[in-house]
Amino acid sequence: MRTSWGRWSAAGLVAGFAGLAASYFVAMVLTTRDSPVTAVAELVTRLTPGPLVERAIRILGRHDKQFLLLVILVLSALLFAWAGRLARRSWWAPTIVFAVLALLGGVAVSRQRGSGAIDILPIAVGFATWVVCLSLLTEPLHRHERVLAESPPQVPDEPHPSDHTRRTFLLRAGIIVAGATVAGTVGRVVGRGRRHVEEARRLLRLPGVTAPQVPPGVRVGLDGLTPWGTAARDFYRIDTAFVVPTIEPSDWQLRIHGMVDREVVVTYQQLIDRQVTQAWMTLNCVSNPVGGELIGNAWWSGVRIADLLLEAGVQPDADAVLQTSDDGWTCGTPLAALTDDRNAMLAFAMNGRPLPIEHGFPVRTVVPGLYGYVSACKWVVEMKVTRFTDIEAFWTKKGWSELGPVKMSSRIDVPDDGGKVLASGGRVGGMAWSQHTGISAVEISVDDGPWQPAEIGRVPSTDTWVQWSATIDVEPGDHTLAVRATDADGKVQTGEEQDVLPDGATGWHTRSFEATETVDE
Ligand SMILES: Nc1nc2c(c(=O)[nH]1)N[C@H]1C(S)=C(S)[C@@H](COP(=O)(O)O)O[C@H]1N2
Ligand SMILES: [Mo]
Repeated sequence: MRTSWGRWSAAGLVAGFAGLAASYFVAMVLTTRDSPVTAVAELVTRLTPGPLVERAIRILGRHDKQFLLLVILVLSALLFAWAGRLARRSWWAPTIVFAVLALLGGVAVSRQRGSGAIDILPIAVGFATWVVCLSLLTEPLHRHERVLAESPPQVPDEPHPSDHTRRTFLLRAGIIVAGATVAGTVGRVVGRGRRHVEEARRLLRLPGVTAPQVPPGVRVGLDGLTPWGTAARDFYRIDTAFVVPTIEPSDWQLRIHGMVDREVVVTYQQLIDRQVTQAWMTLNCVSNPVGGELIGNAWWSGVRIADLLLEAGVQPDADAVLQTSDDGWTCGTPLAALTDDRNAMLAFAMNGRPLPIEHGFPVRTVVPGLYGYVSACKWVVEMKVTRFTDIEAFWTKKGWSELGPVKMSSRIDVPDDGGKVLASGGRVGGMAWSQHTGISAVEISVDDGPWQPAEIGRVPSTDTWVQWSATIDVEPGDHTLAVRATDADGKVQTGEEQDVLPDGATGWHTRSFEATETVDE
């Protein structure tokens, strides 16, 4: 006696739809895309000859897309059931079926316009879910067969050890179905909100916001250097939000209160109607290790916070502003940095476009010279004027420093670690920053030798990073390169190494490289 084929098919079906639900969930939460299944449908439509598509549309009317999705789901169901049956004999046969489906999904997703690495993640999660769920479901079925083979039931109605494995199977199937239903429902709700806000964002027109223009002279002209201006999609992202807040501009407002003479509330429309301030500004994370990449430079457009605080009338003994995000995250910002002459702003655009959702849409704060964790509140909805002694913010509660001025730092981008450079006349280069103080010089040292000046690019203000490059002249062979900067006050970057906690890393960035006599292809 054996388990029925039906059980194996059911195992394949349950695992299959759990995988689809998992990939749908991840796609909805992490991207603004439709599910991978929809991507496959789009691919099919694109690959189908035009006349056939037209005929289908004529026959099916406006339901052609639903029909195609239904066909894909039915075909998937058949494949899933078949994969379940294959699992009876081997683990690898169903795995191959799932792998082929995942590959198909991956191809479909990567053919979509503007797709990136993150769009593959839903497929990977779906595949892992398939494999794990199928093995969870087939394990009791295998056990069931073994128990039956060892001791075939004698009396039909008596309890038998195989009852236990049956219960295990049903229990697991139930849990997986429930989990998949929850994932699918959450994905649907989150996805709808996201796509709605993405649409609102796309349709926004922001008067006074201009496209970024990279100022002349900022580039030192070395291949492999980080671009001076960072594209939004390449801009590092740090936040504690598992699901990013999706806020309709029409629902957004900011409340400025606390130690002020009058509370101020601004809506999105009122904000974008105000005088627009625009500036290049380099933002970086306190968690950026020496040589790290948690830094980017963008063209920000927004409204000066100092003007809003002036309207509110800040009381004399206040020294901090507790900013709160729509997702509950908080940061404490020194009041002085928001009221002095720097371009601390409530930004609504990044690189000439409305803020990307991940970077704080519809409105975030950016403050030159401070690390993000004390200033750059994304999805900001509240500013409470207060005193540092009366508040604790999200990261200061966890041991990070209360004040977070950016520390001067410099980085080598060229060569890569272990890369090759021409021994005589080879060029090296990278980035250096000390926001709101500015960089006056960059130097390099080879093999701990004397510091030699590098060339630095021009910058529009002290609030951005600079590109640097230098030419080397060394013996062929292995070497190390170090870099250090000097700020506009004449202070030289310290070589003393400090970890990122509690207020930012220090130390010189070094790289080992090989000096070669010729450039080999
Ligand atoms: N709402 C919210 N805002 C936030 C954070 C966060 O976790 N939640 N992280 C901050 C930190 S630590 C940094 S470094 C910057 C990063 O901004 P970015 O993701 O746009 O690069 O956002 C800041 N603003
Ligand atoms: Mo950060």
